[in-house]
Amino acid sequence: MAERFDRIWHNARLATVRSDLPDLGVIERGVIASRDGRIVFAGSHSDLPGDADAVERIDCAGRWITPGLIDCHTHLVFGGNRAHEFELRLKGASYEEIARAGGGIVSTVAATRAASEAELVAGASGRLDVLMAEGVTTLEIKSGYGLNTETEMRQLAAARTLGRSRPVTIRATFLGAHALPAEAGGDKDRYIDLVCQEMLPAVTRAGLADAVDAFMEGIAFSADQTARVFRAAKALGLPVKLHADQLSNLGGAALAAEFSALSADHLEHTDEDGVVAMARAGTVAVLLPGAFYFIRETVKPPVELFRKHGVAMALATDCNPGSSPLTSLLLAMNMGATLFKMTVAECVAGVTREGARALGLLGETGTLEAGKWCDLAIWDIERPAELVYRIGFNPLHRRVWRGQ
Ligand code: DI6
Ligand code: FE
Repeated sequence: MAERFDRIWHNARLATVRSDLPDLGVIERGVIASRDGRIVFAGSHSDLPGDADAVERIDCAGRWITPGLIDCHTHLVFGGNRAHEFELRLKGASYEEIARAGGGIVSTVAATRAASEAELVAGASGRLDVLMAEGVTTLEIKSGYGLNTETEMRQLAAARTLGRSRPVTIRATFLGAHALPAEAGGDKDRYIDLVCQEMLPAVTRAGLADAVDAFMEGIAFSADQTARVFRAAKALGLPVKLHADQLSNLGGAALAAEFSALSADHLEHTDEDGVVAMARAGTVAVLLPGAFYFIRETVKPPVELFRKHGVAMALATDCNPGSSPLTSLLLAMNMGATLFKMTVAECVAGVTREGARALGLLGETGTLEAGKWCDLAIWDIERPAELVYRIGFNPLHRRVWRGQ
């Protein structure tokens, strides 16, 4: 009996990004077959049984297919925006002056607290649509602009609602330890008590978080405070990740590795000890060139050391109103290459396979392999390098999420 599939995409060139194949795992004359939202076959035309049958056959006319793109680090849900602050900064205002005038991260916290869940969803929907229009099929969304239990939960609920409103997979991350709210009166330890004893249990009870993140930095939280958040997360069975070594080296990468973090993110100031610790723990390096560019950072993440020690590198937008107002994963890929000297294969893997690994989803998505969700991006390009090379250009032909 002939095997019956829901859909067959044929006459395509596949960048499978399988880790058992070199570079991008390219298969010329490739075919993908799906059933019940999963890939059942991804390989060469000649390996598909000749009598294979499908409800729908799609001729890709030689186009390229990659796994659906994965943006594994975003702060997509927030109130307001910081365009005015940007203008002031360009006129020479300092960060401190802006903060004293009610700007900076506290202004986003105020706008987020004032917004209803519907308003948060509406604001993030516009940004989500732009990401999806470039082939994104999975993304992560963090809280961290509420900084009290009620608003952190509202942000995460908005992320869950977005996931139900669009054909896209959303992972929600609790980032209560993002900044110190004004009402904490400067007492970071007491605020971390609140994060660990009240916010985290409430968020977990409501099933609103898939992971826990923190911002470890001089202007945010210390190694001890971060470790307390991580211990509380682990006790509740949640995986952790960390904003690490973005502005200074406080040993964030090593701390993340100590807690077997899924990823450590930013990493501009990470040293070789941190890289070695990440390699041992299998922690993914999530590089965020949009933030590097926007805040005019000059110290680059140690890409050469990640390669030397075999640390997987992912790329993400870090979409947020303060340091990376970026809603293009394709542009993040170009920046990864241009600013960080990543190769085309590293950039493409960084928004597919390694993005999936950074979210703990590599078993489900991120490569073109039988058994995974059928999440595809079909491109009008001649070669994969075009995805990285061109700037402000979107060659997406079709996006497929779970086979549709
Ligand atoms: N790192 C950053 O660069 C942003 N958050 C973080 O953890 C800044 C967020 C903001 O300014 O709104
Ligand atoms: Fe971030």
